[in-house]
Amino acid sequence: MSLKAYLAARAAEVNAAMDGFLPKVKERPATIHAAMRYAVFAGGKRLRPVLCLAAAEACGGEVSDALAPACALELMHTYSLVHDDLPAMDDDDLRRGRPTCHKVYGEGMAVLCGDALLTQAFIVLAKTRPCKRYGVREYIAELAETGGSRKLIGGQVMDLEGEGKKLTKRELVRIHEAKTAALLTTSLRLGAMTANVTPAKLEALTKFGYNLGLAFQVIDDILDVIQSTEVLGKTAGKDLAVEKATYPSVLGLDASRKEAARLTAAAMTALKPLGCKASRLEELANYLLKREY
Ligand code: GRG
Repeated sequence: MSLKAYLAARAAEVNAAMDGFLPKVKERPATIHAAMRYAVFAGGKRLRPVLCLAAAEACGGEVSDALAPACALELMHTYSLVHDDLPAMDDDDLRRGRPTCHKVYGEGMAVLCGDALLTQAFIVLAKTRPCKRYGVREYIAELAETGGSRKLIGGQVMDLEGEGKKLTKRELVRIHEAKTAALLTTSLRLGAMTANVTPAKLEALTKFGYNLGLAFQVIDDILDVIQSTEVLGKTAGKDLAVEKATYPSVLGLDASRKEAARLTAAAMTALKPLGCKASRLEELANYLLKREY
C-alpha cells in the first residue's frame, strides 16, 4: 500500500473509532458535545494516532488493539489545540482551516471543551486491552505523565514565559522537547506497548520519537514562515508577528532546514533495532521532512 493510501486508511479507521468514543451531540448538555465534535472532526492530519498504529504494526501487533490509545492521543492533542488557541494563550482565530472553537462556541465553552476532551482521552485509554507486559495502569501513567506539568503543560509554561524574550537554541529545544516531541514519542510508545514490545525496542522507539518530534516542530516553524494561511489552515506568519522564538528566528531558515534533516537522520538511525518491520515508520519520517517542499 502506498504511504498516501496508508495514511488515508488509518485516518479513516481512527475517525470511525473516534465517532464511537465521543458522546453523541443529542446527549445532554448538547452544546459541549457539539463543541467537542467540532474541534475533533475539523480535518486534522491524525499524525499522532497514525504513529501509534504504525508503531503497533512495527512491533508485530494488531491495529485494532491500538485504536483506543490512538484516539486518546488525538483527544489530548485536540484539547491542547483548543486551549492553545484561546485569547489567554496564543489567541488564534483559525485552526484546521476553520474558526477556532472559542470563536464558534465562546471562551467559556472552549475551556470546558478542552477539559472534556482531556478527560475523555483517559476514559478512552482505559478501554485498551492489557497485554503480558503492559496493563491499563501503564497506559494511563504514560499518557498522564506526557500531559502533565513536566511535559505538555510544562512546555506551554516555558513558551508563555519566553514570550517577547530572545531565547537560546537550548531553551527553544527544551520547550519543544516538552510540547511536541513528548506527545509524538508517547504516540509511538503506546502503540508499541499494545503489541507487548520488548524494553529494548521501546527504547529505540523513544529515541525515534524524540528526534522525529523535534524535526516535526522545526518544519512546522519553517512552514509558518514560508507557507500561506490557506495551505496551513491556521494563521501564517503568526510566530513572526508576535515575535515568538522559533527555529528560523533563532537559527535562521537555512540552518533550520539542515537541523530538520539532521534530526530526521537521527530518527532513522534510532529505528535500526526494529529491522525491516519499521519501514512504514521510516516512510512517515521522510514524508514529514519533505512536507516543507
Ligand atoms: C496544554 C494548552 C496546552 C498546550 C500544550 C501542544 C501545545 C502545548 C500547544 C498546541 C499548539 C502547538 C503550536 C503545538 C505544537 C505542536 C504542533 C505543531 C501542533 C500541530 O500539530 P499538527 O500539525 O495539527 O499535527 P493537526 O491539526 O493536523 O492535528
